Amino acid sequence: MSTASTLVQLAASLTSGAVRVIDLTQTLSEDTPLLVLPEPFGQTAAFSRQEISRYDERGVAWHWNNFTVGEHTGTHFDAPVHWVTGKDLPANTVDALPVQPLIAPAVVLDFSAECAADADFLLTAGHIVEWEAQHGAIPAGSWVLFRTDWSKRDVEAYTNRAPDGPHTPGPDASAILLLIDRDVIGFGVETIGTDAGQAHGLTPPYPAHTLLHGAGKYGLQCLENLDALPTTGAIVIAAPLKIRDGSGSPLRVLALVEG
Ligand code: 23J
Ligand code: MN
Repeated sequence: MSTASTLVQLAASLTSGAVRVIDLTQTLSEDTPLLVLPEPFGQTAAFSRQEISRYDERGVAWHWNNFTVGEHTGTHFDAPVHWVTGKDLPANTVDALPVQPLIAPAVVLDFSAECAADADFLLTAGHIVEWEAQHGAIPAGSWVLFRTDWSKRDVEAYTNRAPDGPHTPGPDASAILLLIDRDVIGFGVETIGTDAGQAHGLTPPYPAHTLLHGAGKYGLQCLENLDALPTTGAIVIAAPLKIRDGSGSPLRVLALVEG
């Protein structure tokens, strides 16, 4: 048995490829699909960029851009202050939250088959209890990643908008209350919201946002490649930008997997 320290072992495993890094992030661009709220609500900004110079008279040897983006555009992190239920919690903004849990284990709840059959599929506490009977209890401090394979759809099917709003899967209140009881760090999804597209009609409305953020938990939205993760055993690195008083931020989400 090796006597090398944990970090020396990890470094060797990363170098050798025994531990692989998987990118769970959508490419952020002018084409990134956006959440669209009904009138009269304000909207998150699309990603846009303005060129400062490109090896030209504005900067002969350098290329750089400014960019504009919403805190909740593309693959992004939701902090508790994002929702009114979390507004008075301590350390509830992206600059203030503790950094230790931003590197955390993840479990993957694969409901891709159910979601293929029903775009409005609702994950319930019963589904999670069944999952735990097969895979073990969800450990405290874990990210719970909801695999729907939504990230594999084209833009139309991804947003899945209809006159009555978007039709995308998500959790009901019972599922979120169970995850809070398990003391997870947060809930991550492939879809545009941690809540289902029709979650305005649930009790309470937007149960993931309302209950998770009220309990000081985090959200990750617009993830990809959840199908490349093991059911248990991955480690997720998800550190939002340190925006003063920020409610969330686009970020690169990486997972470490073995083998
Ligand atoms: C604001 C209002 C409703 C929702 C959201 C934001 C999000 O999904 C978000 O990006 O946090 S559902
Ligand atoms: Mn968000």
